[in-house]
Amino acid sequence: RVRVRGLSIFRPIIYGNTATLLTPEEREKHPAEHTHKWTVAVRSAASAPNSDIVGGADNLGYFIKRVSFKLHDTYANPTRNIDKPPFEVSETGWGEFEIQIRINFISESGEKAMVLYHHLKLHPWTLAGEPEIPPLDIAIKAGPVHSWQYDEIVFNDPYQNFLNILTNH
Ligand code: SLL
Repeated sequence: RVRVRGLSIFRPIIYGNTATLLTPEEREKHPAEHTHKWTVAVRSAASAPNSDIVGGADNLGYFIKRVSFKLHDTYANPTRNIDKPPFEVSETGWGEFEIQIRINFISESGEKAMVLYHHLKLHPWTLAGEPEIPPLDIAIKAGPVHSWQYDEIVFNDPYQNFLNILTNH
């Protein structure tokens, strides 16, 4: 296994969540205190090769082996391991909390896991700037909440065969 010294290569990602209010019909099918449905995800921020599509949800599996999302302990089986794209978890609930996102790379990489943290956001931002739970009519008007961050996964001195996997994809 030979490292390519002095070389850095990165892959752009976005991670975060989208949340919407449960409709009255949906609320009947979930615990009474659940108000929102949400999806937390890690997605590629790169265009798919030979395509106009940006952010292919299926575009990370060639170098990511597993993404583990660690949810709040109020959830059953809070650690959710996702072993193929799309790397995402969808749930319903009532509260915001910190999600630990652990990204494991394919064994050829020789890399240790990368850990990210995302604050699950359910409620729209307000002018007051303070976290507060808006009244239902305001929340409905505000529509879905999106909270996403851009990041770059950087590999320094990559192994030659891993570099080939990254660049030949
Ligand atoms: C809070 N620190 O107190 C936060 C915790 C936890 C939210 C929020 C679980 C739903 C379920 C859920 O929504 N937990 O019971 O499955 O606001």
